[in-house]
Parts: sequence; C-alpha cells; structure tokens
Amino acid sequence: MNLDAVYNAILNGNAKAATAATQAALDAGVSAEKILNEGCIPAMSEVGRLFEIGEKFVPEMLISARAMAACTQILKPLLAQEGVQQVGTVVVGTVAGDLHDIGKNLVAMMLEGAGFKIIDLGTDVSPEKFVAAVKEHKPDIIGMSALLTTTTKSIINTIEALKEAGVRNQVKVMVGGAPITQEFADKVGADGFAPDASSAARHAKALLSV
Ligand code: B12
Repeated sequence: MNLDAVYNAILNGNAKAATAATQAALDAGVSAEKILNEGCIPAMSEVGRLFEIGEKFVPEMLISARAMAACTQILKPLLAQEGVQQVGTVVVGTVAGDLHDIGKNLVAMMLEGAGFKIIDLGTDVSPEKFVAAVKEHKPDIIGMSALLTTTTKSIINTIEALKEAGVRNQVKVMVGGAPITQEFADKVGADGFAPDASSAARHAKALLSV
C-alpha cells in the first residue's frame, strides 16, 4: 500500500487526515513500523527541508509536528510489544534549551517496545534535572536528544554535571538527534549514539549486553 496519504497529511499539517490515513493503512494490513518509517518520518524530513529553503515557517512545522504526534499516538501501542520482559531502565529527555520532542518520543517508544522501563523527563531538561533523575531512579542508561546545533552544548554540560555529581560511572550515556554524529558522541565521551529510533533500541540492548 502506498503511504502517500499519511505523508501528505503530515506534510500539510492535517492531523485529522493523518490519523484517518494511518488507520486506513493499518486496516489494510501495513505494519506500524512501515507506516512510521515510510510515511511519518519522511514527511517530517521534508518539512525540515522546506523550512530550510524558506518555504515553510515555524507555525507550519508545529502543525506538522502535531499531525505526526496524532499518528504516533495510534502507532505507539502497536510498536510496543506486549509482555516483553523488562531489560533495564532508561531516563530520556531533550536537553536544555531544546523543545524538539518528536525524535525523543519515538526513541522512548521503541525502547519501551524493546522491554525498557522509560522515565521521560520531557523537553528543555537541565543538567541538574538529569543528575537528580539518575540519583532517584538509578537508570541503566540516560538518553539525551538534541536537535539544534546550539543545544549540543547542553549534552556536554550534562555529562560534565554527571561527573561532578559523581554518578557518571553509574550510568551509560546515549546521545542522538539530527546534528549528532558518532564522532560527536566519541568526542564528548558518550557511551552510545544511534541515528534513528530502531537502532537506538538495538544499541541500548547491546550496551547492557541483553
Ligand atoms: C518539527 C520541528 C520543529 C517543531 C518541534 C515540535 C516538536 N514537538 O518537536 C517546532 C516548530 C517547535 C520547532 C522549533 C524550532 N526549530 Co525546529 N525543526 C523541526 C523539524 C522540521 C523536524 C524535527 C523532527 O521532529 N524530525 C523527525 C524526527 C523523527 O527525527 P529526529 O528528531 O532527528 O529524531 C530521530 C533521530 O535523530 C534519533 N534521535 C533523536 N533523539 C535521540 C536521542 C537518542 C538518545 C538517540 C539514541 C537517538 C535519537 O532518533 C529519532 C527517531 O528516528 C526539524 C528539521 C529536521 N529535518 O530535523 C527542524 C529543525 C531541527 N529546527 C530548527 C530550528 C532552527 C528551530 C527553531 C530555532 C526555529 C525558530 N526560528 O524558532 C525553533 C527552536 C525551538 C527550540 N528552542 O527548541 C533547525 C535546526 C538548525 C540547527 N542545525 O540548529 C531544523 C534542523 C530545521 C532546519 N533545517 O533549519 N522545530
């Protein structure tokens, strides 16, 4: 089945049409993962490209993001496998100064599907808040998301704060988001990087050898 209807509805920021098209694709037997990877995510990438060349503006990005969120609400229970054994705890959050949460939410969703317990701190999460969450929840991994070149600095600040609080060696650090690369992850001393949500889940399991 062609996922153009899902793609176009998200691109045009039409949440109602996006949910209807997602439901229609599911009814036609298309897997949730395929709808996400071949309909929803490419649409958001195109929104970004159009923004970059000045053909879309912030309010339009926002309504596309809302349409995407409406689709992922439908897909979430289907992506999270039922009855999977808990393999670890992950604290996730978008770093300080950054409000982008679509990618972070997808990563959380896929990790949950892979059997991780998720503690989602939301967006604009300060280094102090990450540190407090590590102390409180004793997670196996923290996953930091950054979408702006300017907020990649917040990842560095957070890793620094974890060191200062003496908890850096108690937790694995994973980083991701559009401007993040393996090279950046290595440079800042993160334990892991993944370019997308499915590989994030695989990588998280590998980090814990589960
Ligand atoms: C939607 C969007 C918005 C929405 C966000 C809504 C929301 N609830 O998230 C709104 C309108 C609010 C917004 C605002 C802004 N945005 Co914006 N936005 C985007 C856009 C179009 C899509 C992002 C997205 O959701 N992508 C889809 C998801 C699925 O992909 P993803 O986030 O990359 O996540 C995947 C991977 O990176 C990875 N991943 C993500 N996080 C993590 C974490 C871990 C641990 C791991 C392992 C993996 C991982 O897995 C994810 C799933 O596969 C991008 C363009 C783009 N191509 O990225 C611009 C973009 C990120 N925005 C940009 C800008 C400039 C802004 C603003 C500054 C605009 C303005 N002038 O106000 C503000 C900043 C607000 C702020 N302080 O954060 C620029 C950033 C440029 C830069 N290099 O710094 C971009 C790249 C657009 C562009 N091409 O210029 N934006």
